[in-house]
Amino acid sequence: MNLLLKHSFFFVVLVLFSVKSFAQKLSVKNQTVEYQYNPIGIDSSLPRFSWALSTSLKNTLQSSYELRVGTDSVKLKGGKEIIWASGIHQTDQSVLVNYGGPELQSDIRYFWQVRVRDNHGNASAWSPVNFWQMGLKAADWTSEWITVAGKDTLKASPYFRREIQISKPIRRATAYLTANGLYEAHINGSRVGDHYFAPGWTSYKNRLQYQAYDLSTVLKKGNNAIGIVLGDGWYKGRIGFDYQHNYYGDQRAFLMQIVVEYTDGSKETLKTDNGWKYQYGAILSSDIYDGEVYDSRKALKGWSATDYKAGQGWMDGRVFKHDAVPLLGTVSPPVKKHEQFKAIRVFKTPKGETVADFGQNLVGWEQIKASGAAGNKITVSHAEVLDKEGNFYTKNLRSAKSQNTYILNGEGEQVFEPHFTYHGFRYIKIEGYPGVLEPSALTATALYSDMKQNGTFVTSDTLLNKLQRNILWGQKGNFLDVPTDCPQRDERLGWTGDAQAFFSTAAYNMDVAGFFTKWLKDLAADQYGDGSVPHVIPNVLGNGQGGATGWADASTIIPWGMYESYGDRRILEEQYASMKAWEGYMIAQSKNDLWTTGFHFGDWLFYRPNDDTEGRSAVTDKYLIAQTFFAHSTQLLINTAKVLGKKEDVEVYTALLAKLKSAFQREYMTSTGRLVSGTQTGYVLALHFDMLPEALRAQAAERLVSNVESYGNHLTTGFLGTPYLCQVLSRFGYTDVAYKLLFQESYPSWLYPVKMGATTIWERWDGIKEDGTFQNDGMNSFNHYAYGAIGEWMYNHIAGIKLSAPGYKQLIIAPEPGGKLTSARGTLMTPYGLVKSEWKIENGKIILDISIPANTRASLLLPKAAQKEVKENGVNLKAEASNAIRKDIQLSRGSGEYHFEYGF
Ligand code: RAM
Repeated sequence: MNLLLKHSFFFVVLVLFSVKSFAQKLSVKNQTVEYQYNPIGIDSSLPRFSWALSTSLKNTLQSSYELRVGTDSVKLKGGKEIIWASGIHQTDQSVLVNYGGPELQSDIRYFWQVRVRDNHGNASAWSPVNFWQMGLKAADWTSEWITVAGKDTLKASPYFRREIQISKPIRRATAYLTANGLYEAHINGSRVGDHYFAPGWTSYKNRLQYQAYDLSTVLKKGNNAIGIVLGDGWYKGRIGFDYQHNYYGDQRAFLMQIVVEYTDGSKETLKTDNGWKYQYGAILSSDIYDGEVYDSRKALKGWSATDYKAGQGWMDGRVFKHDAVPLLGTVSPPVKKHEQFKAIRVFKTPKGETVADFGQNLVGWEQIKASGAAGNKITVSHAEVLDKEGNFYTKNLRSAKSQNTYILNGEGEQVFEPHFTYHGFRYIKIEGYPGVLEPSALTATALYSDMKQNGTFVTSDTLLNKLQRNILWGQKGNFLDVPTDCPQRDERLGWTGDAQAFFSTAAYNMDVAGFFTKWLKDLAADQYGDGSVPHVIPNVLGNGQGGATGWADASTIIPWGMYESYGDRRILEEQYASMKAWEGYMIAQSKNDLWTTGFHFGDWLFYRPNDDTEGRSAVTDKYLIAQTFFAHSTQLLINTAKVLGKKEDVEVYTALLAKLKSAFQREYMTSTGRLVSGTQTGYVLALHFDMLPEALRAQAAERLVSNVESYGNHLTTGFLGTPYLCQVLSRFGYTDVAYKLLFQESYPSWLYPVKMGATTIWERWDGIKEDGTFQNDGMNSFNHYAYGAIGEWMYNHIAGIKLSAPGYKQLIIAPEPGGKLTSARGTLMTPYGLVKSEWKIENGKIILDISIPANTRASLLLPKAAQKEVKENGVNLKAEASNAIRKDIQLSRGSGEYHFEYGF
């Protein structure tokens, strides 16, 4: 070969090579470890990796993956110093893949990359380097707990400070921190991290989470000042209905350990020990229900900076003997600040109160700007709604004061916000404001667990879109570290029934994987010895408060839902004992396979007309309900046992389930299939949980429909029937009836509150009556997500996005246009990537746009498309199969974007 030829040969090879790599377009995205992006403080010894495939090619499936892990990112990139190489795994698994290398060491940051191949023969490059950092194990904790001198009896928040010396330049430093109560940490004059309400609420006697903060750029060589402020929080503050204090303990305290790695490679652990000073400052009291009193004249200015002199008044902190409790890394997303709202108006109520409206019922707190004389006192009260006359209404907060008091220091403009309290509010009442209060002086900030919004749902109908928005805000407001029933009154508890009812909708709207992973661990921790599950988790109601049907079943329904939504098998392994214990409790309560004992809430808050002379109250026998949930939990336990390969359990519970169903039929059903409680909830539960013989299901669905019609197309369901009402109607071919219920605007219905101006979901169907008066003050929350459970139906029937294999590895897109809708669009970020289902009806045609993520397959049901001329991406489609009832065409498709059009 002469030189020229040789050159052009290389040139051609080069061009071919670059064209090929350009055309490959297979890459990896959305890399996470334990559901988190570059997390620090992981304490699972077997963390799991997830990624998604990014490609422009259709029908893409992963054919293999390869992972590698190292402790130096630069070297890893160069393929050096790898501590674990997975080797090539011929599999399409790309979600929650177990780490399989040598034992992971505390406080070490591990870097990882993945590369994949697909079924078209493409190979991705190594992904960008991501990391996770291990937390501390129990044995690594050598720090001492620190508290105030003597008994912690003051309401005021103690401010602790200490200085530490760093002798050498730092490469990386991490603080591990937790507390009894709530803490806020400061270093060298600035707040550490953006977490609020840390360490979060767990079953404190059994499990306490610590948080990890990266201090690499915060700590400096030389002198550093550390400050910690403590608040009462759930630990010591008011909790529950009866002015209960000190539920978990009466001594606020904190524990901190800082691990520093120097640039010379050496490591040092700085521990909390004697040597902390503390003083009381501006926070005079702070309580979750009651609010905060902040006297800025008492602020310890610069207290956490190095040049502060902790002189007079500063006392010695002391080491505190803490009960042994497992310290655990945080698996749930921290509470953070989110949306901010400007006051849309400031006005005087008929009573003369000065009130500001933020336009949205939200959970968090206000910021208020003010300047005035030292000692001026501003009081801010919180309310969700105004009463009929337009006055500030707080009776539904019951005994929760929910009030912040700010005292000015007279030194010019100040901006106030509280620290260890939160409020559910749309309106604030301001008293004592010095000068003229302009709306621009007021902001409201929403605080909630930092979950990604995974789903969106929009239609052609404004009211329905508002309903979706209200559902989402109900979720934001009540997902503040634990799933609460309500965020405003003296309750705010992790009611299990509400959480299970709303779970599926929650998982469509947001990434709730970490959030519920944590809560389920608390559920198991607080479960009673006999398997009964407390009504609220964490349990603060004491002994014996549990075992209610539809509430305690959160123990089976949510783990199974997590497995379905995220493909998380480990959750099932970890919760299995808890699930089985709950099943065992029900078995022990039942006689002749019937469960007819004990206290139950039943179909909580079902429709009940006043002065019910006609007997139209929708009362469903509580034990009928108990039998259906007993069967449902049994079914979920069977499903779980199958996934986990527990054959014996599958057999035992399958035999039991058959008996539970026949007992149900004997006790609650006539021979013609009528139920003793002929309510919507009665039929809905019997049908949804397959309690009836096959041959009698269609007639039961007809009875359900005629019941709905007998109420003029109104629902009458409470907390337990509502989530499944439209699901059951659709399953039995009555999507038209489901739409009538959904678009019903008069009480009781989902849109009635929307028409009444709701910006969140109400606890009661008639929280505000048509004449403007209220339901019972004592139980009238305007931010209660349970009835928002209709959201699931909106995603999985209107937009038609459903899973058919765990984690959406396989899915069904089956939109069902109906009602007055002319368009709808649902999107969902699944573990594999974005699913989209969008349809619109225009000029006698329906247009569908569908996206299916790589590494999944979908079954598409084109609504009413049989015998229609369907165009797929502009080309005439040959039908593969059609569905007789719905007249849909069914297609099987791999990943990609699809566009369909046909006459409609
Ligand atoms: C109420 C709560 C909750 C419900 C229980 C039974 O106090 O608000 O929503 O689950 O009662």
